Amino acid sequence: MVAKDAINAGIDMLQMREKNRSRKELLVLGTALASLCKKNSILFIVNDDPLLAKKLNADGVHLGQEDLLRFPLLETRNLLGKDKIIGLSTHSPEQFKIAQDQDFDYCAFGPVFFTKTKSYYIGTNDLGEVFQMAKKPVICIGGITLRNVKKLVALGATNIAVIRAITEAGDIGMAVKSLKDALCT
Ligand code: 3NM
Repeated sequence: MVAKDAINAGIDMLQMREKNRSRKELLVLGTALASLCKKNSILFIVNDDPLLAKKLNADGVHLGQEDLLRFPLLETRNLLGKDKIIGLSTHSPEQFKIAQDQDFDYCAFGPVFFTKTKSYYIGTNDLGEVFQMAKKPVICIGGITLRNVKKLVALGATNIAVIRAITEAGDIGMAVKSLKDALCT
């Protein structure tokens, strides 16, 4: 199982991001992942859905810009409580700046490189400005691989989120360790 291998190799946070599963399936999968993460003392975050995050007693929820229309930040904070994590996707310096004075615990910024998951990418030119504005942790995302991660580190990145660099790796443990090494050196 990808999650188990990635956890064993040292990831710090796992997000359940499943766009095409029924609520029942998400509850089953989420319960298993929440328990796996708890057992290994890593954070478990649910994508898009604060109600599901609450039900699973996840460590937090990750919201996209459009999720905020359905789940406004204040409602989400009231639902989950002050001790839970609420993260936000941002896709421009303007969105990032606005989020700095709101009650989010971290901001993702991207896609910084080409990714199969999105129809566009914004590149790395704005990263310097973004890190300067940051009042909370920044998580770079989008098309990050072992080959390009050093470019982010050189620009000041300390956190990344990846899908394919781990899920499509021949050796998941090695991929996680190498990405972490790149961030720490
Ligand atoms: N969100 P990969 S980029 C889920 O920029 C997601 O908000 C992004 O997958 C954003 O590591 C992205 O395979 C895809 O590119 C990340």
